[in-house]
Amino acid sequence: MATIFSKIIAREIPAEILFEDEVCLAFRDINPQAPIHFLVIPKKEIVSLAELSGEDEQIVGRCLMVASLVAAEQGLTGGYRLVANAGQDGGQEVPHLHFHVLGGRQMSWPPG
Ligand code: DGP
Repeated sequence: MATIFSKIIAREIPAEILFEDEVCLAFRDINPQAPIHFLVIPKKEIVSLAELSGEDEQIVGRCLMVASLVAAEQGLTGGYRLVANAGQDGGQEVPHLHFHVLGGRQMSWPPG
């Protein structure tokens, strides 16, 4: 399913891109919830973690590796929060799999 994130991948709308390879894209969230808040998405149009197929295992693994690499590049030496909202109960708004990376402040628990 094509979403706004497909347009970011295609450079049809602007985003502050932090990392790109053949599998993933990382860019800053338009509505940051922490001093550092970026998203890592697969280029493949996967709806959510609830919609994975077997062939997506390496893609998801690469996205998590990219989240770690970009977090380090962004200087998040004190730690960070990784969030993947899935589906309606998970609060997912954009139906293209994405991992939020939030850092630069103390995170609280439980999330809302
Ligand atoms: P979620 O609720 O997990 O589906 O979060 C979607 C996130 O995507 C939300 O934090 C805002 C972000 N977002 C939505 N549209 C855009 C956009 O056009 N550009 C950027 N950079 N981020 C967006």
